[in-house]
Amino acid sequence: HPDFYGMDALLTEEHLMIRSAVRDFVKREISPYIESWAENAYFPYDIVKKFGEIGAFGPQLPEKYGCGGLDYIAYGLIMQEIERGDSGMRSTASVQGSLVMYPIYKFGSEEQRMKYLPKLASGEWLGCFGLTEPDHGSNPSGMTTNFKDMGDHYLLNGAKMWISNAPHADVAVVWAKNEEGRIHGLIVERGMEGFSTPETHGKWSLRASATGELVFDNVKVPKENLLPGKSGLGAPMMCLDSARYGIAWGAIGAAMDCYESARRYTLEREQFDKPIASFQLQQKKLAEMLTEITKAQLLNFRLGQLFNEGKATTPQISMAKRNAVEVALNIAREARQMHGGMGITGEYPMMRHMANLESVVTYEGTHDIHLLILGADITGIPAFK
Ligand code: TGC
Ligand code: FAD
Repeated sequence: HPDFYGMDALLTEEHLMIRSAVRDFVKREISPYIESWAENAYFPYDIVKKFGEIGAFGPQLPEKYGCGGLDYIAYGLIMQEIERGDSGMRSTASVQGSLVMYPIYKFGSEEQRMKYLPKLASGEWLGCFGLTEPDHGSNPSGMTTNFKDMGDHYLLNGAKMWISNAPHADVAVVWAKNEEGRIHGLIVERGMEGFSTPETHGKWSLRASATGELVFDNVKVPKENLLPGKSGLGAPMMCLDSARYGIAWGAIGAAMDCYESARRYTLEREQFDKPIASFQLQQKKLAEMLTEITKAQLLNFRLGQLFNEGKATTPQISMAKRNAVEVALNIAREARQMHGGMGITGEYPMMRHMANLESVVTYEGTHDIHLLILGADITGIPAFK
């Protein structure tokens, strides 16, 4: 929680059960260890199997493929509870579910679905999503990674950068241009000759998530690994719609964790012979945090309903993602100050959340790109180029 506007009344019994199960899981399997994982830049690979066991991978995809068959509100709640623990852990889950399993489900053949989805759902395999390149981040349509038709296979060349899960991934959904310059999705598997995934070191953010490059040096990709269902930039953008929605919920999970810590701390900590929560300035901060969390919860919930009806638009998703991350960053900073000196230590979660959220405000479309998506929707004039 918090649940200031009684939003639990809008949830089903199943939603409440799922949320409480994931919350307990995070308390048991993530929270006791996360400060040390983050400090040591350690990706706890065992979490992949455990996420599979609790159904955190692709919960919104059909049961036929080993997935949860749940609605988008349930998916949002799962992302919220995992990110209450850590944004890097949520990244692992949202990349697998929305960026690897979703495109295989949505654009893949039945054979591809049956081959990959059950193993990804169970956590037997870990996946990653390669769209960003060293020279093309906000502007993915400029990508240069490419493949040639060699008759019985494709030959893939190029490189991707900043790829979550890459160093440990068994499969990568990679976006590359064909000889006509049309973007397609290809499933690249670890072990294919010429494919490597060097790890990115020196991050001060998302330290418990492994990030890396994807390098393709004349990789022979079997023809049956091309996703046949959709080509063009719209295909990866549809995956981003789903992942950005999960991030909107997730970031508010991180905000809730910081708010709860600030509420507890200010009630316990005494200065001038009183709990610091008795001072108006501290109360103002708490009241404003709760207000922003509540507004974001309402936005996320309504967006979830629109997703369930298949009506959510990209600009609506941009508004929710952009708002949630900004709210979470502001709350993490305020909450840190409210803990005084203690707030800079790993005894409390704010510094870690704050540093993580600097990635979250950048990936899946930067804060400014989402503003421009909204600007283009409002005015009809895209201002990107
Ligand atoms: P634009 O001209 O607007 O569109 C090109 C074509 O794509 C279509 N399209 C969509 N189709 C379906 N759904 C959507 N959401 C779509 N968005 C665009 C569009 O209709 C058009 O189709 P067609 O047939 O007319 O060609 O494209 P643009 O090149 O001007 O770019 C627009 C822009 C800048 C908004 C977009 O490229 C963008 O969002 N950039 C940000 C890049 C980004 O978000 N990268 C994320 C990488 S993945 C990641 O960060 C994972 S981190 C995960 C974790 O660890 O949790
Ligand atoms: P740039 O695009 O170079 O942007 C730099 C600055 O310029 C930003 O402030 C941006 O807002 C601004 N800017 C750019 N264009 C405009 C414009 N038209 N108008 C105004 N301002 C503009 N990518 C993947 O494909 N898969 C992943 O799994 C993945 N995981 C990631 C994990 C982490 C930890 C991080 C940090 C990134 C990850 N990314 C991933 C990449 C992420 O999506 C990109 O970093 C992001 O899209 C921004 O691209 P860039 O870093 O190249 O910044």
